[in-house]
Amino acid sequence: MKTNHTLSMTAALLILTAGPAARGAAPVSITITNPGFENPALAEGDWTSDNSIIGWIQINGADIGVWNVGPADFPNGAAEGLNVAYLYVPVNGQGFGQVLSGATGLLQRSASYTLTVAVGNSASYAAFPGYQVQLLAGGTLLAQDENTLTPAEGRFVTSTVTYTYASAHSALVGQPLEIRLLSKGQNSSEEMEFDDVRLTVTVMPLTSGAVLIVR
Ligand SMILES: [Ca+2]
Ligand SMILES: [Ca+2]
Repeated sequence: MKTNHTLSMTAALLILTAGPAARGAAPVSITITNPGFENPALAEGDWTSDNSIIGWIQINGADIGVWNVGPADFPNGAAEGLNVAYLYVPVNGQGFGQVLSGATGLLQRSASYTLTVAVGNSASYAAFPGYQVQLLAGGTLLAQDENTLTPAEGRFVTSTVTYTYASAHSALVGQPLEIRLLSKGQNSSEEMEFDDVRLTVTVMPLTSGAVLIVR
């Protein structure tokens, strides 16, 4: 009996030691179609002009497209790859979005989400229209960054939106997540850009300590 007890305590210590590491589960990337707007490939300086972006949905009639930016607008190039998405002279609420699919694209309980997007301010347009980066599930807004950053002319900044599941949203569990990238439409006759959209999920497992009670 004494030996068994000692073994149990050793096992308990090992499990407790493993607990925090288990709770610190690595974020998992959620698949986004055309997340860096590299489709289609374009020559430097070229852009698409049919008000569509592959994988994304136009919102509120925005003038949108994909653009392989040159140094006059972005001296350091795109935030990721060669292309960015542009919003030309947007009004408030115009932009584009994507409803996610697949198992990881559905809102989960006990999960936290981190959405990051590069927000750009093209230098050939003198000012900046402002932006909203939003994370939704089932059409309901979960969290957003409403224009808290202002990129300098010719630069990108990274907007970060975090959301941790809250029971107030229990009815949305299993609903598809959605990303919306919008403009505030400030300073008329301006243009702005987005690039490098990333979304990760971290699912928090039950603590290993629960096993000790059973043993
Ligand atoms: Ca890109
Ligand atoms: Ca500008």
